[in-house]
Amino acid sequence: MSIIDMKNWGLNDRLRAESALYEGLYVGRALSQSKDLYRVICEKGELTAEVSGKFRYEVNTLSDYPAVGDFVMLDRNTDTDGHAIIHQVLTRKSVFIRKAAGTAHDEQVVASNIDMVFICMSLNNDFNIRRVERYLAIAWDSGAMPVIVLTKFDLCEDIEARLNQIRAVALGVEVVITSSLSEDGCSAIIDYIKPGHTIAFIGSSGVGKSTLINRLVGEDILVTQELRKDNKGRHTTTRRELILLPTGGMVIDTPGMREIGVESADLAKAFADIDELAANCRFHDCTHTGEPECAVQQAIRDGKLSAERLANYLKMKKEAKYEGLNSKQIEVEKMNTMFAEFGGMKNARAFAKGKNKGKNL
Ligand SMILES: Nc1nc2c(ncn2[C@@H]2O[C@H](COP(=O)(O)OP(=O)(O)O)[C@@H](O)[C@H]2O)c(=O)[nH]1
Ligand SMILES: [Mg+2]
Ligand SMILES: [Zn+2]
Repeated sequence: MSIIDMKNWGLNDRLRAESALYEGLYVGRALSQSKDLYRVICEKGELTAEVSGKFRYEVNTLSDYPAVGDFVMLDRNTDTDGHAIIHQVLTRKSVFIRKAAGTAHDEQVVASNIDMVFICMSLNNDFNIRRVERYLAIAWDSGAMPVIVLTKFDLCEDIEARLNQIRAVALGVEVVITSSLSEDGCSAIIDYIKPGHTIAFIGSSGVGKSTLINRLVGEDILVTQELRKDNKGRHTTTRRELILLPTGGMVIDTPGMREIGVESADLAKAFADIDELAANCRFHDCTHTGEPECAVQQAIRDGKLSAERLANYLKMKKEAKYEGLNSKQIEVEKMNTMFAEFGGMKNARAFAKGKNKGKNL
């Protein structure tokens, strides 16, 4: 049996050195997860693994559990005599998180060690610049580098106008134009996918993420909208899964942050003014409903913030959908980066106010 070069799967020198600290264990990378079981690739090939009882006993939060993309330390390198046991998760470079369902404060990692995020936006009528902003916030938050991938170029009538819109909200972010219809329509993005690097595709449903990945792979391994209609049942990859490209590098289709990421980013941005004030509250977890030295309440007394706006904010936070979300997740710096062209945080606030004007949130 041939030995797999784990470098191709993203095992760099830093991770290699960290893995060497665990004598007698084997390093692998989690490719997919199904309940408690993980598909893991290691030097001897793919195997099925689960965490050890000790691991389960010692975890503090859900986010300590292995996730797709994690490098893990295993007790064996084949599973011919039972599931391999995961003893350790190596230090993560970046994480995509979501609030775990039904818990107030627990966060779950849905994908880790992503080097680059392709924010996919179609150039046809679905083009929506506000959505680009939200996805950018999520990407910056994750620790991975965002690149904007414009899809369906064949359906676009005025590319310059679109590019100008993008440039206004995404300073310093590279933009790539693609079409899955033409032969070389995705060649531009191949240059961004370096061997050993992991790219996550995010973006609304229908923009062409899976089609693009199928083109990169060279066969239809992901279900796309057409293939779904055919319903021939021959396409199996529907879960979150790391896919190795023949040209080197790995991709993951929508790592699953859509469920919450957008919502939390949205809330933070819509109430950027309150978020900024809250940074000066005495208590880190201040609810702004009567704690001492609350900067938000102080702003209301000073006439800088309307009581109605705080009420709207609190109401929104209370909705089940937002339960437990901390709008501080997207730090002021990131808002500044995003709004740099318009003059930073101050104008982000003006933007948020304008956006909510006349809306009964
Ligand atoms: N015209 C055009 N259609 C595309 C292109 N890429 C994808 N599509 C179509 O857009 C639809 C959604 O594609 P899919 O890959 O399933 O999108 P996903 O939900 O982002 O994964 C399908 O009908 C694709 O055939 C493109 O470059 N040009
Ligand atoms: Mg898809
Ligand atoms: Zn407060």
